[in-house]
Amino acid sequence: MSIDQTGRYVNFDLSEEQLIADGNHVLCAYVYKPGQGHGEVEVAAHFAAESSTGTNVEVCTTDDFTKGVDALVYEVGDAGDGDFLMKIAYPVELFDLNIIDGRAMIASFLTLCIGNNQGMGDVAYAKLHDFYLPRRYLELFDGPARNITDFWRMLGRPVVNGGMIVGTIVKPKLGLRPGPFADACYRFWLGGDFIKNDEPQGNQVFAPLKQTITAVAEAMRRAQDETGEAKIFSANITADDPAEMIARGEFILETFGADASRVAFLVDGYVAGPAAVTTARRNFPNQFLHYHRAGHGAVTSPQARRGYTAFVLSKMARLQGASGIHTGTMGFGKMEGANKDKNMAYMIERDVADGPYFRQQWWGMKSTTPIISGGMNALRLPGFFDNLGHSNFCQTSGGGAFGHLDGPTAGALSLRQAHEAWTQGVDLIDYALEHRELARAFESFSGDADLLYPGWRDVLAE
Ligand code: CAP
Ligand code: MG
Repeated sequence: MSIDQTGRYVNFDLSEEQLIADGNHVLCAYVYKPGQGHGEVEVAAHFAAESSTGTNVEVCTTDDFTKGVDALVYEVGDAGDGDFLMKIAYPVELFDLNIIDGRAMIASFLTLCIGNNQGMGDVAYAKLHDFYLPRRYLELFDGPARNITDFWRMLGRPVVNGGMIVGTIVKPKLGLRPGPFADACYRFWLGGDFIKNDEPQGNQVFAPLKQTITAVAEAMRRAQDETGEAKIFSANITADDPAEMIARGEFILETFGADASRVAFLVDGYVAGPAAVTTARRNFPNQFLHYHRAGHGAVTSPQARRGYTAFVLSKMARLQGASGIHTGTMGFGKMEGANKDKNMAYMIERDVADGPYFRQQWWGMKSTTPIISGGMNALRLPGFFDNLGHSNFCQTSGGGAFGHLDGPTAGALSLRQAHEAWTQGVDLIDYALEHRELARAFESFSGDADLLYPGWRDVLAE
């Protein structure tokens, strides 16, 4: 049975406004449920203790300084459906800083704010829904070195509102040998801008990285020569060992040679973690750092009552220095998501944005670019653009390109044409009358076409 820690770790007199003004605390908002037989304030106190300076009993070594850095519960309220909301203020001093350069690390934020507190006996569950960083702590994170602005510059686009990067993921997800892989890239690049490895593609025995990358670099050169346009490849360098990641990155840059600036590095940031993301961020600061979040659904899904939300994941990714992170398709694609997820995009791309519980200033930290992917195709894009309100993101359609009846070049062009139609305010069907690849996207994804554009067959069917 744990002791009553409310006297030490709860202070409802604390004002959030004052905490933010003072700038000395990380603030966290959790939705939680106390364990059977436990009160919500008692559990919140224990949660704060376990997340900072305490344990389930008093210890003889605690002194006054220790108590001065206690995490403090300053709000407990009703979150609906039998759940509660608690807000906890963590003194910035609690967080671990690098000995090499005094900078901050997400690992420490995770260990404290979403660490042991995830498995406590008197907490049924608790999930982090939002957090606030004060300026003095936020500025110790690396933040992004590159973002979509660098892609627009490479592609000769306006570096403000340069619009959608037309991208794909090489499909099938696995099973292509180097030759067919590079051919798929070449064919998409004849119409598109950007190609990424799918998240598991790397150095499989049937597609050794060194052979595949060599063939892809050649394909990029041919596509650039043929189109007269710059092309971009996002290469997966994810690995458990930072030495492997660095070896992959160095080989890839050397192999792309004169085109090396057009290589982004893909890191499966959820499965490989902050150390992998930071290995890429700090060893290859000139490359766009592409954060793929495969696996995140285990904790971020609305079905999961523990862990943290996709919103929190995206905010942590910007702090780690992700140039872009997948922010989902907000109800328009195949993965879990809803229209309101657009707030996730706003939080990583703006200098001030509102989360579910906290307004966050970024004080000039470079923005992280939303990467929109998952079951998308030309037909689904206009609704997505309308919901988000802009098209300044990197979009990758795998099935939406390689599932086009006329192949990936046509698939790429259909995606580009859908973007053109939207930016020009032209109805998609009307635009398709003048653009064959878009028209054929209706045939290619006829199920979507029937749902989204019911009258399309009368106008476009051949
Ligand atoms: C999309 C994708 C992406 C998911 C990731 C896939 O392929 O390559 O990894 O979109 O989800 O493997 O499914 P398709 P999220 O375009 O063929 O669907 O972007 O939500 O992290
Ligand atoms: Mg994928």
